[in-house]
Amino acid sequence: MLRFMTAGESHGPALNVILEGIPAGMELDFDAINHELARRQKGYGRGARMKIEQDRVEVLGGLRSAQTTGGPISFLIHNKDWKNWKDKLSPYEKPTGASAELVNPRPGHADLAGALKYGVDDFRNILERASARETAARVAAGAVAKQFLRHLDCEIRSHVVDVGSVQTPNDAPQVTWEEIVAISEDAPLNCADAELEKKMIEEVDRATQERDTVGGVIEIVAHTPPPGLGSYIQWDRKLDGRLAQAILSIPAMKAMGFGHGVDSASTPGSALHDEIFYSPAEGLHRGSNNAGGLEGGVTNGQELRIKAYMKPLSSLRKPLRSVDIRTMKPIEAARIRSDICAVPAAGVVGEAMVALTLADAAIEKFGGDSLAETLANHEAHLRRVGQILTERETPSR
Ligand code: EPS
Repeated sequence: MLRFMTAGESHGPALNVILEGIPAGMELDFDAINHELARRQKGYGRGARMKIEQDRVEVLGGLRSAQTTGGPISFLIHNKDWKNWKDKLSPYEKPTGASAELVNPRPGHADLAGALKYGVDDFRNILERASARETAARVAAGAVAKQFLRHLDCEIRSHVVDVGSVQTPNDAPQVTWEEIVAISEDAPLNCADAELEKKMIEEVDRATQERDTVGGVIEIVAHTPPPGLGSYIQWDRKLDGRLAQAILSIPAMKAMGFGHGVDSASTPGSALHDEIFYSPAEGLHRGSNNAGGLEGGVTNGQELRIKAYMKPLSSLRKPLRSVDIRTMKPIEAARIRSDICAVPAAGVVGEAMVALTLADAAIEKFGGDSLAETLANHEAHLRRVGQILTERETPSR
């Protein structure tokens, strides 16, 4: 229904994204798109590259007078760093000066697996495309999906839960939606707890000193998707499965969970499942949200809560042991300029991927070639859901 594809290399001329399926007649706010791109560039522990780039979209198609036409939306994001790589990575001709070849793969990166896959003994091409730079293009597409979802009264934000060994205590109360949106955009690590954030900063500083990297955990919250998105009817229509693919496709993501997440496995059923209540004032409601907003692969009207677990980045300033893939002799892994910690940035990318997945499911559910048609169908759906509640209110029925 809604699909997108990206192209471009980390140090190439530009990144490109094509997003198809957004209904016609939706006004686009470009400042909001560029703002999302700027949010992704932030975070304590980002490397020198972010001082070079200032990501902004240039529109190539799908819009007229700032309104969607229904055609594929295409954005270009220029890489400012390209000017430093023009000769080495020219798409047209061999370099005349120094080569950008790399033969010492980084453990944990796509370098070696990619070189084996494509049958090459220089993993430059693999690094260029596997780089998390590509996520800028996803964030641009995700920003459009976010604007679409706003018409359905759904907003998405993330916050940082853990950085390295600095973890939010298990018994800490859940960070509420209001607390998440109240986090200052200047917060260094996008954490709702300022005391914990100080410790996270120390953790990043320690990693920097030790020439190491740190991962972490983010939570992405959608407040509140329309009920009834996704389906239990077939394995590939389950929205939890689709969201899992979206999240785990983000570079360095190793695991994810909904609501109570992996701890669900060790919690008794009686304590885990969210009991159902009804009152005229609140309608159908739950006393908890351990399921994280989905049951049976379908949104249930609760907040969508996803935790995503990011491994530490694999570009280390104190390189790990590796092998020269030409000579097979031991060698240090490539020392590549990178970030020490990119956890808050991954949160922004997570928001984009959740937005794109929810927007896809919403377009599937409500259809519509124009925004007006989609919104009319959405309203009719909400009325039907409301009617179920009213009927239940009448004891004689
Ligand atoms: C990345 C390495 C670094 C990061 C990059 C991801 O880039 P460079 O090698 O140019 O310093 O900054 O992330 C971005 C450029 C970005 O926009 O997020 C990697 O190897 O994945």
